Amino acid sequence: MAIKDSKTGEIVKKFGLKELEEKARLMRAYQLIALYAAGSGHSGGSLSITDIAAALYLNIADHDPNNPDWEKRDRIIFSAGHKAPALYAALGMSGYFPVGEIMKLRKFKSSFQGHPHSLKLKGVEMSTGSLGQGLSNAVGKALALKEDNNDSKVFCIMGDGEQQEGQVWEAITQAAHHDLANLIAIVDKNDLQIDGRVKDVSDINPLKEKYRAFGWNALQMDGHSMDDIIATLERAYSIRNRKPTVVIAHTIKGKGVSFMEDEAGWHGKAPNKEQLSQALDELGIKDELDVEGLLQIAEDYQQVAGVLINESSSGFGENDKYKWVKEGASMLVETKKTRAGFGKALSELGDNETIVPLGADISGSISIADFYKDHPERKKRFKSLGIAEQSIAGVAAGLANEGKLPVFGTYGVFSAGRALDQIRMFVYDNANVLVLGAHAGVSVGPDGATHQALEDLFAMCGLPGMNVVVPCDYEETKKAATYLLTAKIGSKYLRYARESTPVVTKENTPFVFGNANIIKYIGEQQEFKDAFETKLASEYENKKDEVAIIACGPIVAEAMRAAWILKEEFGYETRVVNMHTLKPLDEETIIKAAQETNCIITAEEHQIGGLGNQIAAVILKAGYNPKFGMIGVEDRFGESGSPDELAIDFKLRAGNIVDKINKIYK
Ligand SMILES: Cc1ncc(C[n+]2csc(CCOP(=O)(O)OP(=O)(O)O)c2C)c(N)n1
Repeated sequence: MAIKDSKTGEIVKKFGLKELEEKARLMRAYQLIALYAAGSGHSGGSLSITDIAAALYLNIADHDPNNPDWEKRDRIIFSAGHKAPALYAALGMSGYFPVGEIMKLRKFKSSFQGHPHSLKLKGVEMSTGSLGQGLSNAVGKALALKEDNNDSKVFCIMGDGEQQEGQVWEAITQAAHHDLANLIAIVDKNDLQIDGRVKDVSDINPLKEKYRAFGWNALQMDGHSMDDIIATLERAYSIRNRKPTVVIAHTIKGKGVSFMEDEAGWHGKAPNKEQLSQALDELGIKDELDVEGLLQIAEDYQQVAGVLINESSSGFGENDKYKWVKEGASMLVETKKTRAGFGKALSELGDNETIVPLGADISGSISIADFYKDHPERKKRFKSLGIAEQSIAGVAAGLANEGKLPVFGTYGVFSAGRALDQIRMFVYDNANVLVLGAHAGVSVGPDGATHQALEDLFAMCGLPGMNVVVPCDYEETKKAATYLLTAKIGSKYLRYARESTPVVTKENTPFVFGNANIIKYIGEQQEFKDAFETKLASEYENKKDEVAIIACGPIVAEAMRAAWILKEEFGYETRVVNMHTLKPLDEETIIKAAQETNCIITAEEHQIGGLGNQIAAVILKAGYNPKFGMIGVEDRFGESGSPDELAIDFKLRAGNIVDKINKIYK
């Protein structure tokens, strides 16, 4: 058992205990340097699994870095995909690639995505990042190996918060039912998750007893004692009964760096320069790593990425007077976190006793925790339910049925995506539930594709009777949330972004659910938002507009910038239709745009069609045939990268809208 040559079956290298401890120490250092270079990422959980990752890849598992698809390899699935830095460091140490390569962590189009992608990096057994799915994947692999009389093992690494996912328990049942003795699950039990201690968020204990009751062998180990890790994993490897085996590893989140240890705040945070330097000191890293040289790898890669991005950028709006500026000579724009607009509304309205926000272990980040931040007395009304999106959607339905107004929110991929069927069931009952599609779009950035909701509008708009709102900025998110929490009874979906986005509306800008706004460029001003006039679409009078850009969400700001460029550079009169409500759709405004202009472009930070198909259908059904184009994600999954890099690469910028109009119009 160890790194082998798949051609001869001979052991190439099997590290001893002292060597493993040394490798784990270096792996921690590499990860922290890569996290620093990335500027974001999951330090805590990566450090807690590092000793186990070192033991698995460098001692316990059979595999051949020169032949990653070797059929006799032991399979290792990192179900806890956010611990990717530890996986990458282990693969590097094993020889899949020079370990310094992991400095490209989370960078644009890198093989080292924020969450592991099997098609981008050899050695990654399966893509992960959506928690709770890896054990099912492992059951599938174990079934296949058994079927083929292949006696390789399947390892699956999970977090303890991850045990809250119902799917994990479905897989546990299936594994026992099928006597999958070739399956070894490892739970990184560091007792923390994002929202705090696992026992406080949604207790999963007693874990060992639960696994045993489900028909598994259950072992425990100290996940930071290399002695214990090797002895326990060897035992798990060699147990000869018909049961699958779980190893519960007692670990410390952030292990190895004093200020990160056992701190929930270090879950999704990268060290800064000083913190990195202190961490490396504590790890006793002196001359054995060329830190500057490693950082240079990150910088060189970033240079290449910069060239790639420049190549894919449009001619307009990136390096000219039309670019976004916060200070200087051109029109200035203020940016604010869109999600904070939701938090503000929830905080202001939280005294309404019927409102029951539901925590899905991402509460601070999506601003739902603002409900009780300044109102500790509300904390008991906030129900923490853990990483269990499907059940939470069902719980919301029950609460609504009893007259409450539950607010269920997480990343849009995990609310609208993972819990789609559960949501569908309560929409069928017209339950009064507010669903949040937070962190939507590619602008989530370095987390990568698994965390970027780009299909949610198809699902949510496809549900009969659902109400769907996609506000464009902080102010509009606040207004939309206020409306949905106070005036709209029924099932409703509010989609908003994570990043700071340009504030392009004002406190007194109208927001009427189901009635679009029309935004018109009137001439350059000091402040970007003052250069536009906004009216309710029903009150707008045509200003000889030639072009209409119909947009929703933060890309409305890009549409406005495009209208500015179109007027100043080409003399086109453009109306921007802010279609904040996607369901029910303001058909009248769309038809009016088709009647009064010659060219219609839709713009959305979503797979093309979530908005665009609906607009096209309205126009065609009404019998109009304007020049028509769509801006959006062109049938691709997302990527890691900075929000700006991704917006440029996915062609979601003002310049792309301008280019499209120039291509199809005149
Ligand atoms: C389905 C799903 N829901 C939510 C998330 C966001 N998320 C990433 S890590 C994490 C906490 C994981 O906690 P735990 O399993 O205990 O891992 P650890 O604390 O060891 O990092 C959450 C909620 C996700 N990646 N997938």
